[in-house]
Amino acid sequence: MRAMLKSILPLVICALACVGASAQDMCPPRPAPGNLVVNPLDLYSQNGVLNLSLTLENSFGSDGFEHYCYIYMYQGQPVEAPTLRLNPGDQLQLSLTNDIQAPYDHYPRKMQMKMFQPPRDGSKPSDTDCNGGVINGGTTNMHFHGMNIPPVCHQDDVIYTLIQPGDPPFQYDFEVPPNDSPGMYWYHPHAHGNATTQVDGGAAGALIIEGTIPGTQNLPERVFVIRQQFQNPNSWLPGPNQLTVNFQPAVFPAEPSPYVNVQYGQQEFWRVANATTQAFLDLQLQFTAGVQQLEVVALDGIPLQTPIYESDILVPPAGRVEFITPGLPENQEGEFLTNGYNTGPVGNPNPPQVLVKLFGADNPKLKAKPAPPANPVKPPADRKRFAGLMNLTPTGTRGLYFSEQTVGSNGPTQYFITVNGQKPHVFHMDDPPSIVTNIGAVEDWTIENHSGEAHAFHIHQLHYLLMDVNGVPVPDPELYDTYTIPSWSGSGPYPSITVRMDFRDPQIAGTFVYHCHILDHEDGGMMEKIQVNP
Ligand SMILES: [Cu+2]
Repeated sequence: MRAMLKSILPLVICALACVGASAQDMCPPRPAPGNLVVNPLDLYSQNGVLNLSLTLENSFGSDGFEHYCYIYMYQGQPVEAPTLRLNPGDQLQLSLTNDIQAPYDHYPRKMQMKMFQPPRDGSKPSDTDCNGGVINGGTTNMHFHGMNIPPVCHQDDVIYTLIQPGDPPFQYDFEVPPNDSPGMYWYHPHAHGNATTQVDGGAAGALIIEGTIPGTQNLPERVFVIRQQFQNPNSWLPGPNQLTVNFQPAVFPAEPSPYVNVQYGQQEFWRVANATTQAFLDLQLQFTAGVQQLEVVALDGIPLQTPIYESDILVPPAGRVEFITPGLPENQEGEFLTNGYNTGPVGNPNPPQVLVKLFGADNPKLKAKPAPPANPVKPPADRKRFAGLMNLTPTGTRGLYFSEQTVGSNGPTQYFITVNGQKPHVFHMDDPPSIVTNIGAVEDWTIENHSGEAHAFHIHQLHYLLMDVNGVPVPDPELYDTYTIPSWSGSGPYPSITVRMDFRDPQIAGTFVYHCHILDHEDGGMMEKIQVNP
């Protein structure tokens, strides 16, 4: 018997290794540097419904990075991370299969990889993926970033929704609010402790609410999803990393830049999502003649009341910006770049980087936006969501702050977001809510940064109105779902923002989270729950 065991053991090992090896081929190849940047595949809703299946796979790529890929099967071929295009009032029906295979990561992880989320009170045992459970390295779920939809299982819950490898396909099914404005959102995994690894691996895609943003009619449309990949995403010290544009490495001058061909003199409509794990992008467009003014028409998926003209725009991790580019003059070239950002004395480097080069032609093969399928677009029932927020008297105020505590001389670091008067602590999945409020409330929150690096404040389920920066009122307040709070120098007043939170929409009743959108801060505990009672 022992001899028998011995003889089959190599077979067993080989079988496991072989399964592992074949699973390592699951993500499709990504574009090499120096190529034309093309828009992600567009999937349009039909007759009020967008129905699709995605499978989340992982593999170690030949480029030396761990890939996590949302696979959509298109004409028999795997395509990564399509753009989901829906109209206000449409239904998104997304079936997500978790096919993540161990090893989850090519490098050892810094984070504790086994957490437990106890089931929700009164939950039904039958709906296993909605009842919490163990979060290990292969657990996932999906967050529809910026969408103002219910924080419930099968819609946009990230606390109790845990999809394990090998589980049956999990169904997401929600209605885009009928009063949603046109704009850009994005989807990504949000299982606590795994967000960094999976988003770093590329698991992120654009979601666009259709409709016309004034001034963009008939313009060629480009969708850029900027990602970032680290060789060791879970290291305490950030290691080699690179930005990518629609999965193409932007590493100029080490390699030629990603590029687009534009028609001379033709304005274009660009929709850019910062889907990086931690890069603050200071976006700018330069032509041979110099820096260009961008006509910014939407931020974080919400059209601006009037366009603003900017020569550069800071987009935090998870933020989106939509703008009209000026036409490239004849015989000039262009560069779309990030100027870099100083994240502070203990922050990580955010160096300048050329993202996309622009080459002009009189008659380029311009890929204008394809006409969406002819189906009736329901007119928005009420565009007044968040309406009048500026002039409301808040029902309450709160103060919160970001802070960090380094354990040892050079890490690890503990990350906190704390309500004034409470004790800073590293977030755990089974924590009670730090904030309890009610539907109907309108609250002003002042959020300070007490740490030596920048953070990006994000709350699920709603946008907030940016009222003050460092105590100074903002002249024309706009809505955001993610906003940068710069680092504190170590003396003087703390950098701060004051935002107006709108809890009037009964759809968002429930428990959800707010956190820093630097994903290793979020995974590292810089997150808390809020409970909004109906
Ligand atoms: Cu942070």
